[in-house]
Amino acid sequence: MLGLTAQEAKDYARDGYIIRKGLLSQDEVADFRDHARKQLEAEKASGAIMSKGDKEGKTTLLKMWTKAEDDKYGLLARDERMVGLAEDAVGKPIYLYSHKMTMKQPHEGGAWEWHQDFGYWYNYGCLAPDMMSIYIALDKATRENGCLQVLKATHKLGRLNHIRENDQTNVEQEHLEAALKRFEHIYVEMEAGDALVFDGNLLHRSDANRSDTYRWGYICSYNAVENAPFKKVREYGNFDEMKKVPAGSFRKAS
Ligand SMILES: O=C(O)CCC(=O)C(=O)O
Repeated sequence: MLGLTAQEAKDYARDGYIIRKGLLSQDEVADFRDHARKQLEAEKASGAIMSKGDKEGKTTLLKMWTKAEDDKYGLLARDERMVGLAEDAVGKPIYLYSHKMTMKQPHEGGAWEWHQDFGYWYNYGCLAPDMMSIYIALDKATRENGCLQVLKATHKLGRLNHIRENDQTNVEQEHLEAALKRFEHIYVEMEAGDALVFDGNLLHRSDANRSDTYRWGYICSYNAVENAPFKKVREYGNFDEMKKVPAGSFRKAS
């Protein structure tokens, strides 16, 4: 199944997100996760992985790529299933804006505070919120290990003001407190291989990992071609033509 179903499209418009169960099969997720774990744990050991602090002083790990190469990461970001969902969610021709791994290690992975992704993409020269992300759970994501949380339908608020706190860009407190009273707070627990498809203006966060399991997620973000940044602030996100590949192509890459 490529793209959003009619029901998913309605839910996405109303809630700002949908969960697609089993976007990747168990074999696919194991292939991708095992490769990533081995490679990125080695990079971590050599100090090449970015770490972000939270309010409690815990750190969460982040790896970003600037281009979608013909490696497993770049091929999954351009997999026709991902592109189909993103095209339907944005409703316009799209390109890959960024792809990254967020890694919460057992016991030590820190929290992400409430934010909208468009809250910082705006500062990187994107004018319109024609942007969204797909988060693929590589490990079972639970409340205990810091699964994503969303405030349902907050994409309808438009872009809220954000401030820089520690290493993160977080939504301002006053509007956050009001939103927390009015919108439903959902813990998005997922099995490995499930995907959360969510709007760039949806408020989301995650807790620290208090368990002995990994909580890694691969996040691909897409932007409308017509909304490419008007200035170059970051190495990633600048327009690059989308070269979609058949489902599962990443499995052939080493
Ligand atoms: O991995 C997470 O828990 C959240 C990541 C996130 O919100 C982000 O990268 O903007």
